[in-house]
Amino acid sequence: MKRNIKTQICTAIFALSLISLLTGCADKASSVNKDGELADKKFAFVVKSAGNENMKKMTEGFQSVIEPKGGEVIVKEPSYATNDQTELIGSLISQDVSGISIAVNDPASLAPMLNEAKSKGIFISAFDSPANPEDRHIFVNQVETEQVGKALVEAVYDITGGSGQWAVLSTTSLAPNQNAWIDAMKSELEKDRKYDGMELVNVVYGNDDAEKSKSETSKLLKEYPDLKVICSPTTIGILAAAETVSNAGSDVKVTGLGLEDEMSMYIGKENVCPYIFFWDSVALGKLTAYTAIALEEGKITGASGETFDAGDLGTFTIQDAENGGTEVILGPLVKID
Ligand code: RAM
Repeated sequence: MKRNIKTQICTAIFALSLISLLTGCADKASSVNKDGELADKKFAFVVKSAGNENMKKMTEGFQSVIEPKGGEVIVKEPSYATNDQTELIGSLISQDVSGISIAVNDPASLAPMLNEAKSKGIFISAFDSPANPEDRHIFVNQVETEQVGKALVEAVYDITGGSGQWAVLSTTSLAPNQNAWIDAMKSELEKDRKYDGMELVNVVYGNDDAEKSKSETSKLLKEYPDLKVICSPTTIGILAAAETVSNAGSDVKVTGLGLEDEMSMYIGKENVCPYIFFWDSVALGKLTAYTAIALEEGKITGASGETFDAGDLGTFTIQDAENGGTEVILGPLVKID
């Protein structure tokens, strides 16, 4: 009998592990405070991938707003930024959530499932990395896209001394936020003749995976002996690039978007990264939560011109997004040197 129970428990544990392995995702539900204004409401927070410190900070911010109000937060973390998030959305629909906030990996593949969620009355607020305009109610953008492109190109110009070879180390080739920033960088280069001496030799993809990002960096160092700068608009990429360049004893400099706490040992005038940029990730998670609540409570629909209160972050106005649809922008972009 004892043996039987043991076997059953083992089988159950095995089955659960298998499910999480197959869906490539860990599912964490928060404890619920039944007294608040959001009691009995569930809000999903779907990140790009597990193990990403930036995503962890955003999750923390999101939970810090929803949970004290009695709402339940369901966090979904795909194992990799290359994972399709469609199945996760499917399971959230069946869990009867009020809202899904998502940092999108692949907008095209997600479109049908996001629309199904919308048709069931679930509010979709993309954050950090947008869904296509027609598949979301709103995008919670960290910083105006054009501003990120401009700051990064200006940094590469400054660090290269105004001319020479540089490369981009991005995450996946489908990532909507990185692709928008790369497009913004390219259009920035067209705007001013002073950038004519800068040669963008390659855009490579480390998939927000530390090991792949390191090997892509090593390949760049080998392939382009005259390379001056690697610009990485991803926290995982920039850290991997800085580590690789530093271990190789190379003169190549690294800049881009990175977390201050992860990057501090590489930042400095004479160091691998003269300076980098970022925003407040915890605040981005909080703003995403206030946006999801405002949608759920009917205070906004996601239309341009609407305003809402985001607690200690202040009042925000929804505006038209550069690439269609609407967005609310956190800002500012901070230079870390
Ligand atoms: C990584 C992710 C995220 C992006 C930052 C800059 O953490 O790719 O989407 O916003 O980098």
